[in-house]
Amino acid sequence: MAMNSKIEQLGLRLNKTLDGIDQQASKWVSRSLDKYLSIGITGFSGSGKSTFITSLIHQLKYSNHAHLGGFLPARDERLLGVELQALDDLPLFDYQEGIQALASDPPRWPASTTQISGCRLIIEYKKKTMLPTFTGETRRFTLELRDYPGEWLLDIAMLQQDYAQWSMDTAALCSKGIRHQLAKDLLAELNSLDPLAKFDEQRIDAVFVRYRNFLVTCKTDGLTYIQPGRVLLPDKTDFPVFIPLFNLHSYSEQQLHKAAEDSLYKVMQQRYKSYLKEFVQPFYKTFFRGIDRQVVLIDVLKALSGGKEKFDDMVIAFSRIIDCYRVGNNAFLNRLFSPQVEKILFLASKPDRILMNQHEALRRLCDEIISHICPQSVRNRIEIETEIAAAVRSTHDHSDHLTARLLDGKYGELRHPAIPDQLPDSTQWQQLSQWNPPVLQAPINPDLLIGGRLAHIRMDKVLRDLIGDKF
Ligand SMILES: Nc1nc2c(ncn2[C@@H]2O[C@H](COP(=O)(O)OP(=O)(O)OP(=O)(O)O)[C@@H](O)[C@H]2O)c(=O)[nH]1
Ligand SMILES: [Mg+2]
Repeated sequence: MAMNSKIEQLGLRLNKTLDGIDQQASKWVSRSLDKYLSIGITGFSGSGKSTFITSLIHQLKYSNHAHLGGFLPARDERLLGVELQALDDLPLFDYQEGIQALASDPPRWPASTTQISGCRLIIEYKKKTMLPTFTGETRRFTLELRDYPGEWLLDIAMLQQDYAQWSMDTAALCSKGIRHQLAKDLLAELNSLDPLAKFDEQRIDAVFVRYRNFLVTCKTDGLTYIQPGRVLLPDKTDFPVFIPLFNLHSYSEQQLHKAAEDSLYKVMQQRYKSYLKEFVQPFYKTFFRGIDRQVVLIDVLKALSGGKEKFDDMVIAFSRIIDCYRVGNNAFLNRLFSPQVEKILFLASKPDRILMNQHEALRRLCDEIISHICPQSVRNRIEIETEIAAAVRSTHDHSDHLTARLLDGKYGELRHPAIPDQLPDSTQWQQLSQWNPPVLQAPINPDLLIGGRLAHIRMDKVLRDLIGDKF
């Protein structure tokens, strides 16, 4: 009897303790039992993040006929069901809207993202068993995914610079190449502003509008490294209006330090700080908090077809972002928040735009880009892999050319130069500069709404690399 009541007491205490465990704690328990993963999907605007997440959810939900041979739990039909839930602190990622868009006739791509969102996938699966006559136990695995507008990513690099450094860096970037041509007389105006003069709100508002138009033109023209990235979005939020000052190198640190509080320099410096504090830092923290693994989508083909300057611009932008993963090297970012990412999967997106026999070259090229943008200090700490994958395969391969529906809905024939498997040399750049890959229409597929198959390229390999070890 005494023994029984002790067991009851123990049971009661256990129940109470379990009741008391809040969501956060149970997340940690699941994580330690290998039943939970949080994956951040990163990439610049237009790299394919939202389409990738939509496809990934769809492939998992309807895994039995999704052609996922490279992802063993799906191949062995051990995935039993997927439930989609909102995360506690973010709006729900709109999978339904994405699938609705792809299922429309004519199909639409998921809309460009304007706000951060996320979702939790509760995946029910049968545990693997060595004995074919036994059915495995049913288990649950929780996967969290987050999506955000690619433009926000650009500003993370600003966290490592103060206002004067950022201004001088921006001035140097705009002094040459495509930016120099696009900026035209804006450059003269930015150079002529006197940092020590009294701040003139009206004038700076007007220059800001022109600076913003310039940044939008840079984006339309195919450049990547654009800051502040948020100004590219039709965002209604009031963020502090600031511009870079292009002639700060003519003033000593002391002169700038002693500038009056109502001088142009001091007001811009203050607004830059507020922008980082109120907009960029919170995103940095939300984005990296609790992320275990990271997918970085790179539209390598777009960068290649844009020519060397635009390609290099994208590589610089990525290098600056990857600096944020250099834990230990950057005291300021460490104080703010140290990313604890254990794995990064770099993914060359939308390879359906090239022939199958060129895919290996693209993957090798992607490898080479990563070796340029990922310093050894990051490689030592984080497992790095590269892959290529198309979330929505939109072409048909005919061995020497592709066919696909173009945006006008008509079928077109697509040809492209050989894809280099290393950083292109000058002859290859010349060939690539003739290439202007069109935007494609997604395949017509109304069955998606009832769980129809969404054609992809290598999404099974992506699932294997990302979560395969957890089943
Ligand atoms: N051919 C092809 N095109 C794709 C694929 N995925 C995306 N695209 C194209 O790329 C565009 C951008 O994709 P999104 O998923 O909106 O990109 P994003 O990274 O979410 O962009 P932001 O929301 O602006 O940050 C789409 O509108 C399509 O035109 C794919 O798998 N194949
Ligand atoms: Mg998006």
